[in-house]
Amino acid sequence: MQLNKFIGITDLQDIDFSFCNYAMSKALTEFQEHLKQSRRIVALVGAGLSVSSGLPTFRGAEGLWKNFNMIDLATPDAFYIDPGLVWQFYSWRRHNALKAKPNAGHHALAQLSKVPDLEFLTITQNVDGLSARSGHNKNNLYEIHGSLFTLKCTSFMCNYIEKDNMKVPLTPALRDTEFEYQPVRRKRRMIDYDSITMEQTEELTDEVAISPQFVPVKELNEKDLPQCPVCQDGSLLRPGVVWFGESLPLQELNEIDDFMEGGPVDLILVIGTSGTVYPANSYVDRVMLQGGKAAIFNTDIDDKILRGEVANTWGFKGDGAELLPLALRPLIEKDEQ
Ligand code: BV8
Repeated sequence: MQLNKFIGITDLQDIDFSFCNYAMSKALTEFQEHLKQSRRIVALVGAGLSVSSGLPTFRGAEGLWKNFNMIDLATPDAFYIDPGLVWQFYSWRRHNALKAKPNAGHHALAQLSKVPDLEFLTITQNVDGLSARSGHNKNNLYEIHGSLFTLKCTSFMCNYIEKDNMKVPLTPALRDTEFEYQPVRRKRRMIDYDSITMEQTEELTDEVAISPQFVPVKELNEKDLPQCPVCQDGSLLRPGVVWFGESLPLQELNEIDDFMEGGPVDLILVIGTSGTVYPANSYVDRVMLQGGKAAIFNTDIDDKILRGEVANTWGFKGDGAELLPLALRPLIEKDEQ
């Protein structure tokens, strides 16, 4: 059946997923058969899963904050050199993460985390807290890079740590760093049925992203930044995230290792990640070396994978928030019944 090359769709519910299945049916059918047979599954999550919740990725065009590359700010050196700058960056991210809501992709993983008799865990690289807020079983959710809502004392002599601190701004001086991150809204979605991908051509609205990128960064004194409530010498608090060059939380890594070594993992879901950060990216190879298969959910996937030319690897091109509920339906729908 020759479908029109492009069919303008105003919203997802207008899409008849049977058409999408037509376009991706071989990969989707094969994947879902394997999914139903799988007893041990791992999900590796990256910033792409939170895009539909309105949060920027690190490497996409939005990977900048006031023209600073986010990656350059996520380091101990950046904090040591200019804690005020780094705290303004994290204050902006805390504000936007709190404004964001978990999307259907987060909820699909949360449902999967509760399927009886399935050994499952989510390893998220994201620090936005959206997986935790989606109702995901907390016992099998690993935020391996920490959380924006954890605060830690910087003093070597103090082990103060505070979790789930949702206060924004943390200090008066950090007020008005929380400008809105407004992704340019989609006006229409175009689906190209002839290819096997679910392309989303976004027509830019005439509104542009509202973010005063050019508002100068404020010069803040350390005394105006979050301070440890325990230390007498007024040590600075820092965001409870893992910066580049810092080691990941050992206990979590050990628990993940125990899971990986507790038997072969049948399937790893690789969702919205560029796979560039170590050691998170090493889990995919670990599963595949054990004989497991990988399913990639990403807006940017190598054509060879999409054509089924890479062994034991499926690729589903599109928004993870839209694809995951569809792909995981055999397990999460069954569980709902
Ligand atoms: C460590 C918390 C050792 C902070 C983060 C040279 C080579 C190899 C490795 C290294 C090297 N030099 C240094 C290293 C190690 C380094 C590293 O990997 N560097 C990279 C940059 C090369 N790793 C570390 O430093 C780690 N620690 O190794 O410790 C050690 C041991 C003992 C003692 C001391 C040290 C620590 C790494 C943790 C860093 N912290 N986050 C914060 O968030 O502020 S990492 C941060 O960036 C995120 O957490 C995430 O992990 C990463 C971004 O990656 P993604 O999530 O994949 O996001 P990205 O933007 O890259 O991609 C988005 C994807 O989504 C894209 O593919 C896009 O196509 C897709 N997408 C977009 N929209 C959608 C979508 N997909 C689906 N749907 C959509 N709608």
